[in-house]
Amino acid sequence: MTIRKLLLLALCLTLATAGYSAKVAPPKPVGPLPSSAQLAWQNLEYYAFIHFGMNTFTDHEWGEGRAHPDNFNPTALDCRQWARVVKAAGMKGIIITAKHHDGFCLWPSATTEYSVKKSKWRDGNGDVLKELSAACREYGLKFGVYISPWDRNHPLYGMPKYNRVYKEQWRELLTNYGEVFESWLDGANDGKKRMVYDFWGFFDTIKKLQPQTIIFSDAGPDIRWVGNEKGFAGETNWSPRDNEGTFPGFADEKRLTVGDEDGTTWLPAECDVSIRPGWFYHANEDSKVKSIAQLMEIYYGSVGRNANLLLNIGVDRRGLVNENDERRLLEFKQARDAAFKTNLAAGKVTASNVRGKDKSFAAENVLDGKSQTYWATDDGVTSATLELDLGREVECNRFVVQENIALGQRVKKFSLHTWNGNGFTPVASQTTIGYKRILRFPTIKTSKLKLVIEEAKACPTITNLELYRAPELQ
Ligand code: FUL
Repeated sequence: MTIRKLLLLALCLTLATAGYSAKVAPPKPVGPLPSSAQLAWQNLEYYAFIHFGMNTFTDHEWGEGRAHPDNFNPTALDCRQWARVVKAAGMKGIIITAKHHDGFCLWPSATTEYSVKKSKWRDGNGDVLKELSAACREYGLKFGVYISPWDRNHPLYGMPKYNRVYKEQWRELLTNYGEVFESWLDGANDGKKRMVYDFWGFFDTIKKLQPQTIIFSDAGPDIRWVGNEKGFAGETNWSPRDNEGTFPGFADEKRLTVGDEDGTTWLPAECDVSIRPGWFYHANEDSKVKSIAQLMEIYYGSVGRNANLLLNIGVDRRGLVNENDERRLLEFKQARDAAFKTNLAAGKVTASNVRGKDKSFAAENVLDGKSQTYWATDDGVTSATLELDLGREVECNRFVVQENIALGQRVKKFSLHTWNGNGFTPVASQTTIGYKRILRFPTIKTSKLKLVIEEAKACPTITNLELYRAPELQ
């Protein structure tokens, strides 16, 4: 190569680098960040819990572990029916109580004599988990398991050796039934025979077997209990959490509900709640299935507040999702579809500040339906407005807003304003956004909207806005 050519090459390289460095850098992450598995989990939004086991047949919520295995005898068990209903209900997966506190295992575990293999059901050859995991695969649903650490049957319970039994149960479940998207455990312990659980050993065992699985407990490590079993996250709901020194079974319920603004661990909340008063099926609750109005409140209080919704169904003694629950689940799907039918957020969108005036961070990004693109402001700009000129008058009463949580949760306070012909009037005001926040407000006719980010931990990153006109519920 001649000297001249070399010089030319060097010049081109310099220019290219200069051009590149002139491009505006994306905002630096703030606080703890979600892993890709946590991001994928958050996208699921809504999935089913299924409580089914010995309690279904003895009419208990917390069996003592003494009922004979023969009591477990579903007459028409059909996991494909469960999957069909769950799929049609718009849920993304199923987490099954593989073992509840009574210790009865729905799979033929080698760790205990208290399981399906000792029951009359299918002459002891049945395996609910095998059938359910296959049904989930067939219907394109995620499959998850709950094994209670508290075991009121196992002879070793209360002794350190039981920790090995419990780990072995996880090993069986996580090796024999394909991918488990969520591994669910609580901190339940016996009132008298207190057990010192090896939680960190449990988590380690689980993660070694399936690194991508999301572990739920009061203390994570991947997602947290929301602090109540009513289905509601706090109005303020931070995914970051001060998790140091916490462990399952000793839940600070208040803090779990709202998270911690400056928490150091990314630990988003999951809201578990049952569609009936009990977790297990009881015939005397057939008329107590939650109403659509109650379920919609729960939806807005969970998915609408930066949490995922784990709605429980107690499968009945036939081994089927009861007709009453099925009907309600489908009505609930219709109600959500009706509320979020047509996205009215379209038109001209402008922002008070755009990061480096760069197109990559433009206001329009909030309307492109892509979760990777977002509107961001310059560093240090922690209050900003985004105006949407709809170009026509629309009736609306629901507003959806999402942060690009891949860069951390930032917004502390925001409000929504609508145009009244002369100026903007506030219609709703809230604190955190996170993955998703849904605002409800009385139906209003307007041609312009203004989102005001009033306070944020660092420059806001907003990835999506939606606007709807939901029907009034009777
Ligand atoms: C709790 C249990 O004690 C309840 O019976 C139910 O399974 C609920 C989902 O978790 O810890």
